[in-house]
Amino acid sequence: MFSFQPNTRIRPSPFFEAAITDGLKAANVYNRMIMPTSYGDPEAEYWRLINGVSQWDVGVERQVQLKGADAGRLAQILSPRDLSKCEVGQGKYVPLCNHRGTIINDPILLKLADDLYWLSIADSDIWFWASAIAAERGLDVEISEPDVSPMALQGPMAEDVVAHVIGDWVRGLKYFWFRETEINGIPVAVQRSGWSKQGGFEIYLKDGSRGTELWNIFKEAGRPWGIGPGAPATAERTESGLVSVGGDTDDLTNPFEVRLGKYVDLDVSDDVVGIHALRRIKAEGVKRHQLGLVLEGSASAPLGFRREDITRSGHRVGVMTNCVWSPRMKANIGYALIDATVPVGETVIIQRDQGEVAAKLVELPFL
Ligand code: THG
Repeated sequence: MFSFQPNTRIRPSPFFEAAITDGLKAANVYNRMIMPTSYGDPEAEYWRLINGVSQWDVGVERQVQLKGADAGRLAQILSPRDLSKCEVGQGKYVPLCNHRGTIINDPILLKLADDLYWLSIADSDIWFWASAIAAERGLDVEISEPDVSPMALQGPMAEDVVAHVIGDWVRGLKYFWFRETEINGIPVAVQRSGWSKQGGFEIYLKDGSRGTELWNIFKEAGRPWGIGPGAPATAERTESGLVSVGGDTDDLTNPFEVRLGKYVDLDVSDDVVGIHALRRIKAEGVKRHQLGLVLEGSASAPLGFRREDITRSGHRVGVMTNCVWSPRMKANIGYALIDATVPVGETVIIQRDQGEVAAKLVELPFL
């Protein structure tokens, strides 16, 4: 039996004890923290997300705080998406690229004030990156990881639960917009967001000593709607076409290859990190694209530890970056990162550990 010993370098989130109490059975590591992944019944957790409301400990989505006169300037230097029209109270999905135009993270940017921003990050060390770039550019900005931990309520019933706890005004929040408030004196920010396409909110807890208390408020309030614990669901996010940076991308992937080109504005100023490379990549033509794969076979066959090669006429044309059983499509589905010359509609071969499997290339999202 494999066992995993948490230590001071692999941190629990403020909701970890509540997650254990609620029957947490499996976890992963993300941003050097424990990320809950399953409460033992993935199928039930999936249908609760599709039909009801699911409660997620996503405290691993760390905030990198930019504070000071140059906070907005640094945010724009870090992101090739034009932020000039971003208002206080607004969030935006912003790919971050390195100087080669390779995507290194895909945070949600929250503008809390003209001189205060959070980057709600995916799994890589943006604190180091932002600090180094701010210092090299001589900017007047302080970078920190504040005591802020998101909890997500996702699914078609999430809005009713959040409105019941916080007030009907949350129903008026637009996508990625947020507001700071208190719940029983617990300081939070409430945002319409979350890593699913089933709708919902994220509650950013601003006092890590009150995680269990906040978790239990939503757990109790959600009972009439059948709330239960869950985690970001690989099947749902794949059906919905959401990108997992670091999972679906490698260290050469640019935003255009993985359908994130719409979040890149090539006419941002020349001091934006990676913008010269992104302009060149766009001008030269993008070499790979991300498509959906529907695999043959009617038994669940998830991806193992590595990306699997995709071949066509005996030649390697790309990789399958993820693969999961879709309960709604009743098939194994995944993403291909594949030569741009290979079009939708083609059938390709996946070189799986269990043998070759045929798969059809389709547009994303699946659903
Ligand atoms: N919530 C918060 N922080 C996060 C995530 C989150 N940080 C890490 C990770 N998730 C960042 N990645 C994503 C990826 C996609 C979306 C959100 C965060 C998303 N995309 C929509 C889509 O692609 O359809 C909408 C994007 C748009 O059009 O603006 O929601 O989940 N706090």
